[in-house]
Amino acid sequence: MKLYTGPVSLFSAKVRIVFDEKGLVPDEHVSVDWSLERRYLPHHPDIVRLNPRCKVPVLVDGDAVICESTVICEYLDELYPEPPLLPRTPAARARCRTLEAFADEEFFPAVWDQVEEALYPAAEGGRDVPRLAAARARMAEMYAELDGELAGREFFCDTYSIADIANFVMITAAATMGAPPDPVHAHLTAWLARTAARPAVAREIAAMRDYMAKLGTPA
Ligand SMILES: N[C@@H](CCC(=O)N[C@@H](CS)C(=O)NCC(=O)O)C(=O)O
Repeated sequence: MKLYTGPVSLFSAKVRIVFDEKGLVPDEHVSVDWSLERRYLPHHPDIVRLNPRCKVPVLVDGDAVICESTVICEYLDELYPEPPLLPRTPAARARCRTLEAFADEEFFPAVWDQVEEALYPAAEGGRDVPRLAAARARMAEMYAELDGELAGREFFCDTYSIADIANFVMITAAATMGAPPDPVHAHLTAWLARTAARPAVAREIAAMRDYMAKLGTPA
C-alpha cells in the first residue's frame, strides 16, 4: 500500500492513527509538501494524477485508488478487521458514522475558519475577527452537544472507534489554536484525556506538534 498524507492535515491524521491502531505500516508513505505561505501548492504531481479534488489523504492499494479519509478508514477496517474501529451492529455503525460525519462536516468548518484567521498569514484585508468569534461560538455549542453524547459512555460508541479518532483530531486542533472545550464539559474533558492516552493517538499528536514547532508556530 502507498499512502499519501499531509504533515498537518487533520483528515490525514485520522488515517495515520487508523494505520497505527491496526499495527499497519504502509509499504511507502509520501508526506506531501505543505507550508504556511503556500499551503499545498503546487500540489504533489501524484496527487494531481490520483485525486481530481487534489487533496490528501490518498491510499493506493494495487489498482485501487482510494480518496476521502472516511472511505480509506472503512477500507482499512474491512481489510484488517482487528482491532475493529467500527462497531459490529448496523445501529451502532450508524451512530459511529454519524459522529464521524459530525467531526468532518460540522466541526471541521469551524476549525477551518480558525486555521484561516489564527494560523495562516492574514489575508490582504487583515484578520476577519467576527469570523473567528463566530467559529468559536459554534465550537462552544458543539462541545456542549458532544459532552451530551458522551454522558455515561467511555467512548462515543460501545468501544473506541473511528468516531473518537475523527472528533479527537478536530478538537485537539481547535484547542491548540486557542479554543479548548470548557472544563465544565466533564464528560468531554475526561474522554479527551482517555483518547489522548492511547499510544497511537499520542504518537500522532506528538508528530504534528514536532512538525509545527519546527515551523515556529503554535501547535
Ligand atoms: N473530505 C476529504 C477532505 C480532504 C482535505 O480537505 N484535505 C486537505 C488537507 S486537510 C487538502 O489536501 N487540501 C489541499 C488543497 O486544498 O490544496 C477527506 O476526508 O479526505
